[in-house]
Amino acid sequence: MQISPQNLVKKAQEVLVKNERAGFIMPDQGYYQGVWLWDTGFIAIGEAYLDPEKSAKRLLNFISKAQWKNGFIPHILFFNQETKGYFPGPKYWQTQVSKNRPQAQTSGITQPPNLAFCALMIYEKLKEKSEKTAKEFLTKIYPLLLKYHRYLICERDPQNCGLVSIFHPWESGMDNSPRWQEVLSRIHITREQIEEIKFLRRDIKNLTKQGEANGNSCREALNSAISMRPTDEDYARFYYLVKFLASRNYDDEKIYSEIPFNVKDVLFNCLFYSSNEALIFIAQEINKKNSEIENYLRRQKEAIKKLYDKKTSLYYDLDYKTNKLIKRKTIASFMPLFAGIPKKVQAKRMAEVAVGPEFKGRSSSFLIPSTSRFDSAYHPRSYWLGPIWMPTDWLILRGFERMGLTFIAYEIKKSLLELILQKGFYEYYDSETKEGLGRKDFSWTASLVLDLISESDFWRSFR
Ligand code: 9WN
Repeated sequence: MQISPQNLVKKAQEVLVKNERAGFIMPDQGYYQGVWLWDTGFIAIGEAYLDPEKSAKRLLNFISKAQWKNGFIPHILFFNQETKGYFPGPKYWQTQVSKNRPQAQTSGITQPPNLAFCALMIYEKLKEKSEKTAKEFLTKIYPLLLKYHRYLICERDPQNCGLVSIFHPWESGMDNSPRWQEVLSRIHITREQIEEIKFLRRDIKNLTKQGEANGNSCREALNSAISMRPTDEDYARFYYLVKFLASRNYDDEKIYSEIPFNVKDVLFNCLFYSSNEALIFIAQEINKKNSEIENYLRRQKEAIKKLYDKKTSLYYDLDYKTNKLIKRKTIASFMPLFAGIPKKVQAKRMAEVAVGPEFKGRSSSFLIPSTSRFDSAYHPRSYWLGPIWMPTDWLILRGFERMGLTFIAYEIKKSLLELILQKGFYEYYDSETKEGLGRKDFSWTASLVLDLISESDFWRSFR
């Protein structure tokens, strides 16, 4: 599929319209039957260029419906009780066991907290039309975001160390990343559990048939199918953790000390850092002062700095159980750039790693695969084990830009746009052949293209 540059905006807009349902924009049409947290943030950025009022309304609507009473925002807001073809749907989360659950059907875990800096982008675009509407938006969204950030600080960092924990690989947004292999290997899975998962995931196989019936080529349909997604063994562990959370009634205090998966994820923490920066900015814009978030931001900065490994010139997650860095090189290792945390000399070293044999490799393009080509789990076509994903490469390029390394930021941007023009808006792309994989006409890919082609200086200037 080739898109002409003149048609790019129109085509991206068509994807967002196609994936609209009940006032929200879903990740795709057909498989992901709900609204995902960090997808919603990235989608809001692109939509802000097209229609900032609509984008603002959708973001507010998502948070208002999905947010739990304790401020927690779940990673999925579902449309229906049943999700045919998608596992796990609402009933598996058993959120009714929590006193905090909202009326809507949701999952019981969160996702990388990008909403505050995405809200700020909408504000910038609203301001171009009406200062009053823009301020009204901030006044409405600020208390909701503040409640969420307070939840993360209090419940996910009870020791106030400056790093919040995630309790599930899905909370990282990079589900089957090799970063989680060792921690997950501590969860022992039986044959019966694998059989149960095979049964629970049986519907996904129907997607292939459904895809063919809808006129997709067999190849495309197969790409959406089970083989490139996390395995049944991965899912057995993912589901074990879902049941673990429900068995503790989603009581964070208990979960924090008992769950086998408690990780200080570098990507999650860097996006939280940037969202805290944005929240402070938002507060100032509406004449509020927030010393609580300002204090936490300082603590965060010091804590994230300690995730740096001098030998490999990259940042890593911290395993809470062992208190050791998880030294698997992935795109998450570059996220401190987005938060503006590395020293200039460190950022330069990180740029060398990004364009070196482990990431860019021999390819003429500057795209960064999700996992280092030298990692034993690297696979160019398997989900977060190697393919190229738009949102994470977007975060890295905005990070290099923030650090003043504009040459590499420009090259990544150019490569991403070339990829989309040649292949279309896929969920992810083969890191060797650049073939589009997963679901096609994917919302966050289309949305972030709208940001890439804009001349906006926002990502360099707001912080
Ligand atoms: C589980 C929706 C989401 C993204 C995640 C991506 C994938 C879900 C899944 O899809 O995760 O949350 O079922 O695979 O890993 O980053 O938000 O696009």
